[in-house]
Amino acid sequence: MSSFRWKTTERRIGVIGPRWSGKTVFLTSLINHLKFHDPVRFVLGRRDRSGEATHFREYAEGTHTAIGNLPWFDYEGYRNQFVQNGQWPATTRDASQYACRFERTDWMLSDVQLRLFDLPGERVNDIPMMASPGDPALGFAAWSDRTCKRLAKDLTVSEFFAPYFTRMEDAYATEAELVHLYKVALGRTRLAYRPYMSPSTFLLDRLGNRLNGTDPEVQAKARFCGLGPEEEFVPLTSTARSKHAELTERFAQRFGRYRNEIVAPVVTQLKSCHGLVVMVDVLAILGHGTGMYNDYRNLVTDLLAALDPKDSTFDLVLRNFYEAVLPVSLRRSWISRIAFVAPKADRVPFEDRTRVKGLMEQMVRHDARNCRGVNAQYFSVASVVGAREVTGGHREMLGSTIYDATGHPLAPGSERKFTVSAVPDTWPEGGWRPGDFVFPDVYPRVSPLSNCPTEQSGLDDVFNFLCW
Ligand SMILES: Nc1nc2c(ncn2[C@@H]2O[C@H](COP(=O)(O)OP(=O)(O)O)[C@@H](O)[C@H]2O)c(=O)[nH]1
Ligand SMILES: [Mg+2]
Repeated sequence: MSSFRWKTTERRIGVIGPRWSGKTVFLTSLINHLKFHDPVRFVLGRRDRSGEATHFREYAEGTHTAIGNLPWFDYEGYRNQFVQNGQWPATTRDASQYACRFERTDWMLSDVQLRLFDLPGERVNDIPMMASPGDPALGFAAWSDRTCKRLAKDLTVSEFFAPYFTRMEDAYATEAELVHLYKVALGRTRLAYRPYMSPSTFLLDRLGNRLNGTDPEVQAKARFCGLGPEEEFVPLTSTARSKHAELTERFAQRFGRYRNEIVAPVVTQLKSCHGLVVMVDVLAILGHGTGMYNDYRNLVTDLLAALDPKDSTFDLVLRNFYEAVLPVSLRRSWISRIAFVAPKADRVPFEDRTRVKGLMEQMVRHDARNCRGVNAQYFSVASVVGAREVTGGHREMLGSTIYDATGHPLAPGSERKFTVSAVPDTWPEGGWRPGDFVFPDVYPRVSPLSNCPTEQSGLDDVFNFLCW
């Protein structure tokens, strides 16, 4: 029977990271463990006085006031992917939300209302669009000035954008030409591992498809800077804006729609959170080379800069846009805890997991320290265990690998042994290349019992840190 609780504690947790960093698996597994809570498999609260989650109630889509207009997180769909197909969730929408309520036996006075957000890290570059809310023309001008300045000043990328800047000075330049030149420059920026991408739909579209390939000309034709092919916009310098009055007006309208539909929901969600999980896929960074390292560094720096109370961009969001959108009860929150999570820890032996955490800490510590009023902690997590360590083996793991030794895809099924690279103590100073470190992908290991949550490691520690 449900016992009476005096009040409800609401916790809003956002999970942010680039595509493929394990956000959907993290959230699916967390919900699964809370819904079918087993105190042995998931420690809730303090280890010496842990509790049990009971009376779990899920808010179905539409039955509970959603925050902003993010689509609902498809928990059942993702969970069935594991249980029925033995597969990881397929590509997900770019952003989503989830809400539930439960009691916990270690909290006598209140029950918990939990809200979770799956937030794409790729959108972090668009946050400055929120800086001057209101009129799209003013907003577009402010974003244009900021972006153009940033691109022109950066020693590496300014060269890529030179043709674009030259062309926009010509009053006869067409919209198609300018958009194309800007996208080619973005593509080249991407290849040089300078990941500043705004509008970020060029990098990650709303259906969750990420930019790939290596030919900027091809990418420029396939991808869009805006809500869609008819809705593209690119930044213009103030002189260019005066030369292209009509185009500027068009871009400003599209900018306004993009900001409302894509950026505002993510920023609003981010701002409404009490705690944040920042996914840093250390094994992927080791596997992919220094380029991905720099991508992640940029993401973390820009994200934390935006969260810093002294950053005016976010303050303005808070004062203008955000206050207009959220009901009073949701306004006064501030991210006070950030969990930096290195996911997929099951793919390395136990002895290496501390090193994985250490590498993540070395990478983000400096930025985290500068973020005032935020308690940052570091975790190495396997949201869903796929691989196991072979006891007595030397970096030998056992799991159902997704590819065989020659790179051919395999169906989920029988487990095989494979060895993994040693995780270094520090990031190799001289750099490293794709393939220098290998940690094979594996299928999840799932119990055929329908209510038995998948094995996790460290997921409970993250939750306890963020739901205090
Ligand atoms: N071994 C292992 N692999 C994982 C785990 N979490 C995620 N992955 C892998 O990472 C991929 C991307 O995860 P996903 O949650 O979809 O990433 P998202 O794009 O950030 O939502 C999955 O398809 C898995 O291959 C984990 O806990 N263990
Ligand atoms: Mg996802």
